[in-house]
Amino acid sequence: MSGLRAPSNYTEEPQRHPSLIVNSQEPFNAGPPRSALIASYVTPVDLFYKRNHGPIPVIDDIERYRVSICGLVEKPLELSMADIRKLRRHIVTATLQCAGNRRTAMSKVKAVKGVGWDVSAIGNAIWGGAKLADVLELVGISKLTSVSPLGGKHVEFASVDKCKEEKGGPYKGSIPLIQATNSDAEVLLAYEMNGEPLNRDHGYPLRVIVPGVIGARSVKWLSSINIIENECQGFFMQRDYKMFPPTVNWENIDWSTRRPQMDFPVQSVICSLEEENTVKPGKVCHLFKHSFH
Ligand SMILES: Nc1nc2c(c(=O)[nH]1)N[C@H]1C(S)=C(S)[C@@H](COP(=O)(O)O)O[C@H]1N2
Ligand SMILES: [Mo]
Repeated sequence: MSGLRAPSNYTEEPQRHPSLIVNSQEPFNAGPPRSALIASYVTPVDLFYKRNHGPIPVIDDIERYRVSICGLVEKPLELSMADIRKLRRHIVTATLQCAGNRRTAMSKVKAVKGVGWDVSAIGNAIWGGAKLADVLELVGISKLTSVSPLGGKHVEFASVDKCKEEKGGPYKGSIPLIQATNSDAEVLLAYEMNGEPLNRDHGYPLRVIVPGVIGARSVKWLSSINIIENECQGFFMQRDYKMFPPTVNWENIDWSTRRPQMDFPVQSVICSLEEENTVKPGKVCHLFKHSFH
């Protein structure tokens, strides 16, 4: 038992900032206005996008919280928050982005499924926590193992939240073991965000942060770390967050032909203007001078 409790309804949700633009109330999915995204280099926690697939888990007693490390390990282990905090604390500035970011605009070209997002399912934060590579050393997995980056073992992260996509089961995802054990990849088990303890929306008490990889793999409210032979078979690895050519549609899709998405294509967006702005005649030049200098 991890000490985390997963409510089956939305009566125990945290308070949220009133200026968030809400795409879905239950589960709570929201992001900041464009202007807030570019107002500071580090996105304030309150305005950082929130991407959930079920009700936010609750910790009744932090002393009872445990994360288990199991699967293909010689000595499975359960760690408390005190155990995690004993490991060296690393600070990593990393941008997190949901792979569903900009779905609303994509839908104008061709209908996509999933909750709509404008451009703000992205944020930049300073994460503090233990390196996953250090945690895995505790169960006898040494750093930089020589497995093939294209296949090989995976490290699966599971939570406790009840997601309808997992038929009421918990959210999960995995990354290759070779990335998890590479200290330079800076995969964190984070307990701090922007110098504060993680809040409930962002994964209290402990979440994964996988820099440079789609947000979906940065599992919040971490309950277990499972070393597995192949990539995780959960919904968000096998039936979502995959990229297909335009010829593929919902009738002819063969999910097994593509690997789960990990990194992102490059993209950009102008945030100094909202989707629609009204300008008075004669003011246009001034506005552009202001925006691009
Ligand atoms: N347990 C759990 N972890 C999760 C999710 C979730 O619904 N449940 N959503 C994922 C997705 S799709 C994204 S984009 C990021 C969002 O993190 P944030 O809400 O802190 O911005 O968390 C990921 N981790
Ligand atoms: Mo996401």
